[in-house]
Amino acid sequence: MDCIFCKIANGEIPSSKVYEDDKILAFNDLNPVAPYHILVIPKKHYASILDVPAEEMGIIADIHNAINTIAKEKGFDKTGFRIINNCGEDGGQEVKHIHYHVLAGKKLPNYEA
Ligand code: IU
Repeated sequence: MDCIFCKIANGEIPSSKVYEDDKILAFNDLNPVAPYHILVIPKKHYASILDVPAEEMGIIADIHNAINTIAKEKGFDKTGFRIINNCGEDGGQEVKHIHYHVLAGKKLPNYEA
C-alpha cells in the first residue's frame, strides 16, 4: 500500500522521531503550527478511526498512553496541550493513516467552526 505514514512507521522515509514503542510512533510534524506539533500514529495502518475494529480499539488507548509519556517528557503536562484527530473530508484529514496531532508550547486559540 502506498501510504506515506506507513513508510515513516517502517523507517523507509526518515522522520524526526519523538517517541517509539512496538505499536506506536510519534514524530515532529513537517509544518508545525505550534512550538510543539507532534504526530502520533499506530504503526499498523488504519485509514481513520472509522477503520479501527471494536476489538482493536485498544490501539487508541496506546496512542493516548504514548501522548501521556511524551507530555511528561517534554514538560507540557504542566502547561497543557491539545490533541486533535481530523477525520474525513469535512474534518480536514489529508493523510489517510490515522494520526493524532499534539499541539503545545503556546496558548492555543479557540476553535472556529
Ligand atoms: P491531517 O490531519 O491529515 O490534515 O494532517 C496531516 C499532517 O501531516 C499535516 O500537519 C502535515 O504537515 C503532516 N505531514 C508530515 O508531517 N509529514 C509528511 O510527510 C506529510 C504530512 I505527507
